[in-house]
Amino acid sequence: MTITTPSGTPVTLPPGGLAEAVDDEQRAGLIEAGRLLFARPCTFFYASQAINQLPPMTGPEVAFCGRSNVGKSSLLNALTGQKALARVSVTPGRTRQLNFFRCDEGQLTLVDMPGYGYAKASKTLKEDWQGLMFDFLRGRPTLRRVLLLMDARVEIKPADRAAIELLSDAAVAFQICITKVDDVKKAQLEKRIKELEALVKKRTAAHPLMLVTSSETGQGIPELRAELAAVARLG
Ligand SMILES: Nc1nc2c(ncn2[C@@H]2O[C@H](COP(=O)(O)OP(=O)(O)OP(=O)(O)O)[C@@H](O)[C@H]2O)c(=O)[nH]1
Ligand SMILES: [Mg+2]
Repeated sequence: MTITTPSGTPVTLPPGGLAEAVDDEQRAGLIEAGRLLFARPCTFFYASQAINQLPPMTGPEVAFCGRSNVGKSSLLNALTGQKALARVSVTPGRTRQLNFFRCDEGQLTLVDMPGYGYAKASKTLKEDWQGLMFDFLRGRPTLRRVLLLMDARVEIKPADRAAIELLSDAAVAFQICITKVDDVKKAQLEKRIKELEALVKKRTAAHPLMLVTSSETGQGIPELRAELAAVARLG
């Protein structure tokens, strides 16, 4: 697949995304593909509260997964440039269903998931949404990648380690995406990146490129769009 970069150069895009870009031209091409994908409309089309009520599988899907309050819904809004596409929480535990968003007429479907590890939720509720989330992660053939979000400000929790275990055991391709980097000092961010790298180093299901983002400042959003464009192109 080729694309013309903003500087007018035609480039062939590496199927594996930014981790496979061999030069600045390929990188610019991927970033441009990401920009174009999210310049087109992205709309909510389905909410699912049970694993037997999922929408039909029509194309590649990417799920946003992570602890309650990590910033999943905010990241979805930042990506699409729509402030209120996904509901952002004032209190944790806001997203209680699987919310499906169709981007660029179905080139890509994004799935906003309930968070895990929310201590205050009642046990039954927790089992309901978290069961739904894990069942979806394990058994959805069109799910091409899971973005596993990690809050830059918060230590890695046992629930995060459990999520990595689960994705690895189920052989679901996942990519770590650090969130809220606007709110940490550089040294703390570097420490967090090192810890996460060590945690996924031996996991074959883990994507080699870690994303570093802020929905507040837009840092890392073009790169995330580029990665998602690469997923969409593979179909
Ligand atoms: N500083 C900062 N705050 C953020 C960022 N992204 C999200 N937040 C805040 O974090 C809180 C939770 O954000 P959400 O996007 O609702 O998080 P979520 O992961 O969808 O939460 P649940 O649906 O409850 O699991 C909100 O108060 C956001 O304003 C960011 O990039 N920087
Ligand atoms: Mg949410």
